[in-house]
Amino acid sequence: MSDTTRGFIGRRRDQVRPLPPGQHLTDGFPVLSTGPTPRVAKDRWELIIRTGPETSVRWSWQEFMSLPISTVVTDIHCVTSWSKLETRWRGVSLDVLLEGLPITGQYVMAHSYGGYSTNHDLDDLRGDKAWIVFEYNGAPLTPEHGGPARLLVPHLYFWKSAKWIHELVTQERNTPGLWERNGYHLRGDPWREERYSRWS
Ligand SMILES: Nc1nc2c(c(=O)[nH]1)N[C@H]1C(S)=C(S)[C@@H](COP(=O)(O)O)O[C@H]1N2
Ligand SMILES: [Mo]
Repeated sequence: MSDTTRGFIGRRRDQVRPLPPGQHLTDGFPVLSTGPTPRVAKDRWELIIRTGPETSVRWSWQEFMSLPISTVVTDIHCVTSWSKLETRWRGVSLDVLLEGLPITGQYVMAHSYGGYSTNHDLDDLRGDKAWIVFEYNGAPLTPEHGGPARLLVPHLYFWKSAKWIHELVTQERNTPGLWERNGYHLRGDPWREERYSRWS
């Protein structure tokens, strides 16, 4: 990896920090969706977490909104090479959602309204690293960007942050999701440039 592939970023001179390799900055907020935007009304919205054959928890919108809420300010990195700095979100930490659940399996498949899916290792979702967010930049998350709520896993490429999140299901094996089946990396760490699988 050569230095010329790295951008150096920062709004203030004392905050200069590197971008992941091969990334460049965007000021806009591109919308990337594989299909039409599902419109999910909040009174029909439900979040389900299945952590074993007989263990599942569900939250209605109202129940979800009564959970402890975190503010997250973070950079995001899309595999198509744009990065965006200091995006501001509000949502519920996966640590809160998973707390106390008996869990079978080390991996998780995230399923969205509309059919999208992406796989995760539980270690990437726990430890103050992942949230289900419903607010972006002080306003409710728009449908185009995943509203009512989306997964936010900013330390991985942004395709891992499933929009219109509906269900998280733990699994014993790291089964690939939609993009991962089509050649994207199983984990997608931007700092290691894990864009594609070696065998694709
Ligand atoms: N449900 C769903 N989630 C998704 C996608 C999608 O097509 N459907 N695209 C992914 C990709 S490739 C990216 S880069 C980000 C884009 O999020 P944005 O449209 O809010 O920028 O969402 C990710 N989550
Ligand atoms: Mo993406």
